[in-house]
Amino acid sequence: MGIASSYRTFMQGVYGVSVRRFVLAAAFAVLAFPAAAPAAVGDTLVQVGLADDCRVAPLLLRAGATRVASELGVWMLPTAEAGPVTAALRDAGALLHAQPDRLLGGLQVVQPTDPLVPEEWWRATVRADQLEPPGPGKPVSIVDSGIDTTHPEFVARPSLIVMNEQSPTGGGTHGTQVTSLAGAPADGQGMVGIYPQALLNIWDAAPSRGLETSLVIAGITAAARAGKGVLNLSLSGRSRDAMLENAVNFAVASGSLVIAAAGNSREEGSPLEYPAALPHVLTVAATTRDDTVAEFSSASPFVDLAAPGVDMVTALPVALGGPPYGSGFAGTSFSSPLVAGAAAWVWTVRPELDASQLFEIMRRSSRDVGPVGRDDDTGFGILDVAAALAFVAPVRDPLEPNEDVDEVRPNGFFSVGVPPLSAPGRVRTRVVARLDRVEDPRDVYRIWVPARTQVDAVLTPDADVNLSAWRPTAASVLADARSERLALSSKPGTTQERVFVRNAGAKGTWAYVSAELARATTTASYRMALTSKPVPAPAPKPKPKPKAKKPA
Ligand SMILES: [Ca+2]
Ligand SMILES: [Ca+2]
Ligand SMILES: [Ca+2]
Ligand SMILES: [Ca+2]
Repeated sequence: MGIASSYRTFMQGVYGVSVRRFVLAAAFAVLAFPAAAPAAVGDTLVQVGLADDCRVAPLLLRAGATRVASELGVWMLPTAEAGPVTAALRDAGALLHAQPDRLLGGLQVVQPTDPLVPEEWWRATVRADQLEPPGPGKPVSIVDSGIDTTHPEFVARPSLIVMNEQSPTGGGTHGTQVTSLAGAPADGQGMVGIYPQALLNIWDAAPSRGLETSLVIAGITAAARAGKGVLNLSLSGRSRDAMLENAVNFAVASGSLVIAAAGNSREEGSPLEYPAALPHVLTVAATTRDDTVAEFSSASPFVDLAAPGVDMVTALPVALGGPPYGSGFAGTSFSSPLVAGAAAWVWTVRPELDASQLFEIMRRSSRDVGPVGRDDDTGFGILDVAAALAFVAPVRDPLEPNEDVDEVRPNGFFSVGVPPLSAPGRVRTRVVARLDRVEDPRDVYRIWVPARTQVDAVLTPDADVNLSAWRPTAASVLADARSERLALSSKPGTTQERVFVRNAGAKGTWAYVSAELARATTTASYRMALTSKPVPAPAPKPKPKPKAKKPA
């Protein structure tokens, strides 16, 4: 493929851009460190022996004490009463400890001294400014227009892997900007990214005039091959490109989290753009300083969350002699790398997560704005790094992407296909998984049905889910292929669904089962078990009775 002029990056080039020179920015005040000495709160904590607790409780209660932890015998006492009460407790042989109630110091956050930090208003909005980001861990791969590796933020930055040749002069402004928002280092100069020590994999997909589909595909694939990580795609086209979709699916199947900018076409009625509108893609809208959706940010059911995307300060390529930083930039292109950096941060701190869990955590931990609950402007809300770090992990959603037969059969979209749910020698198995109306509309599993065996699938959902079984020859489970369906189980609500595939033949065969949300359901979890039982061999045809010989 040649140059794809339909592919665009999401920068609002004319949106009030004002380039401010670094020398001016350097005059901003450096953030002061907070005083660290612990202060007394004004009460006294006492701990009494548990065996004595009941005996001395009336004395403590009379003095106005309240229980802090009954399992520990810890009480809180007005300091004015502390002298006589502790003396009485000591006399009674009940006192273990007495001390002032103090303010704990907490973990000191070393604030970056990079002079543009005071202009990075989004750091507080997404609650990253009071947290200590980790060292390098899970990678952030940025498939974009390339970066200026000679820029002061990048020239000596550790953990920066340039995956192909960078030609930032051919439109590399965008890539430099996006990368700086994700991972500009805290080095006392310029700005800081959301995850300053992120391991960055950089891929230039715009060596000359613009983003080339072939290079976007090659970059996504190279990033996925490099290991499980977060992919940032601040780019899109309006037509659904099968090959780009396959590349995204490859990344999802490889265990990476794919993040895409929602698009900047709100004023045109938010036409669908890809990869933002593909299943399993974490789609990021843009918000303003007052937490409302930006006037350009595309709205759709595919939007998962939002992040600041106006009045952005970014690095700019210096290779052409311009200023190293600029401010006033806007676009969902700049919201996406904030989420990508934050997701890699969370994943680095919580390596036990898989990408499907991280996807849910990033969007469901976001801070709800606008209409209560999920909406098409901002998804579940605005990125909240502190909440994401603490958010309880949902169950994993394995064996994705599996929306249709093409993705799970060998030699379909992928050379090997998503692994089968069962296989020769492993016929009985179970899976716990999830469905989502928009992001994960269907789960199709390839199953092995041995010779002369019936395989039963029993699905137990927590919301209304339907279950189907499909012939080995099924090419798709979509509406136009229903003649390939062997069975449909569509009981109401959370009633168990059951289908079976019976193979009376003498050779084993592959078949498919699929789980799909019922019409009114938007999300569900389920468990499904496969069991097997023999199919009796067909009764041999009765031999014709030998004719009774006539008596000679
Ligand atoms: Ca810096
Ligand atoms: Ca999405
Ligand atoms: Ca699923
Ligand atoms: Ca699925």
